[in-house]
Amino acid sequence: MKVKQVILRHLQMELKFSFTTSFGSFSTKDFILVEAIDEEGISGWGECVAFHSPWYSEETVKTCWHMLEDFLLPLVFKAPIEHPDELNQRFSFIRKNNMAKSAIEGAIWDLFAKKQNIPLSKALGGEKKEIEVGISIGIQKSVDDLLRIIEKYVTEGYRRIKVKMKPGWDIDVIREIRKHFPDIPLMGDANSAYSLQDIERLKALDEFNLMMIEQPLASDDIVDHAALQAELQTPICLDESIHSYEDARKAIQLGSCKIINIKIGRVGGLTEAKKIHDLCQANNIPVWCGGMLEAGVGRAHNIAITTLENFTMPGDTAASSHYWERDIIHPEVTVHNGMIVVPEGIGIGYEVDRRQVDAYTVSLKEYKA
Ligand code: OSB
Ligand code: MG
Repeated sequence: MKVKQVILRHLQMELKFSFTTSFGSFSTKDFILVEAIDEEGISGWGECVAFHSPWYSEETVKTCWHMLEDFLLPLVFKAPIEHPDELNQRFSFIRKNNMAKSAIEGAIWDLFAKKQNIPLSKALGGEKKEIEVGISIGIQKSVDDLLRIIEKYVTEGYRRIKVKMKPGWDIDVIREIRKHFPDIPLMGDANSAYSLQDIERLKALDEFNLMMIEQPLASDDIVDHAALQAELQTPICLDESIHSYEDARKAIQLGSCKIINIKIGRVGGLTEAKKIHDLCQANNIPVWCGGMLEAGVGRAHNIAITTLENFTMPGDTAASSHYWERDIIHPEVTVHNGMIVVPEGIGIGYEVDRRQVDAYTVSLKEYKA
């Protein structure tokens, strides 16, 4: 494969809802869409999951654009690529900047699968024909609002409900949820809102039979998570703390978690995501695919990786229509009875809707080999 041209587009899309986590709220999604074109004129698509501001990780739309333009694209143009796995090595002298790396790597995986004439899921080694999904619900104005929203998604068939939590929006809220929905698969995501000093508060959640608590402690701390896990019955799932295979290996060794949320962008791409998946499988650590409020291209990549065997728990990949008035792919991602049917078309398996892409594009730049 020879990548001859890459087009970076900055897109801006309005979410249907304001999404509130322990860090704050946002309702406009800014992101970079990557189109990589080879010598035959075939396009591969990648989506950069970095947000406009660095609340979830240190990367932003601007840092990713800079990394892509000044470092990553020149490496992609430099030499032909036999297999996308090579990029992991080619990019390895650049520290971190995983979301930037993943955006172009994802586009090249799509291109690779298209040139092989197979779906991306198959190119990754995935076998599932459909995947099970849940939904992530932000912090709401009132518990009544939250209960109404949960009711709606349970009725729609989502396979597990995740609620964002923080000190003060935790024990009482979860108790109330359990009163109304005693048996639904339920979990909380704290996005690092707690410290070890809150251990009694977190232990109090053990009585509610949560599937897991996601990322209760600091985003760079697997030591305190190990101490916490030793005291908790509820499994800890790490999200922000896991940036690589090495992070996952150490977290497993320390006992910092019992479950891992894999986000392709956070770990630097599909190749690394696969490696983490395999490591977790060998260590009996179930994984699931997290979400970054992706548009259709990122959503398609999430669906493809979730077809791997050890993605045994429902992920955060909800339907396009949950987030967007109109997504950038055709058909949009739909969920029936909490399941997404894995597309059988080649590459990401969805057509990128160029008219919609144009409508959401605020700026674009072309780069040539
Ligand atoms: O912590 O998993 C998270 C969204 C943005 C950033 C971080 C997270 C989330 C979600 C929503 O929980 C996942 C989604 O619906 O895409
Ligand atoms: Mg999370």
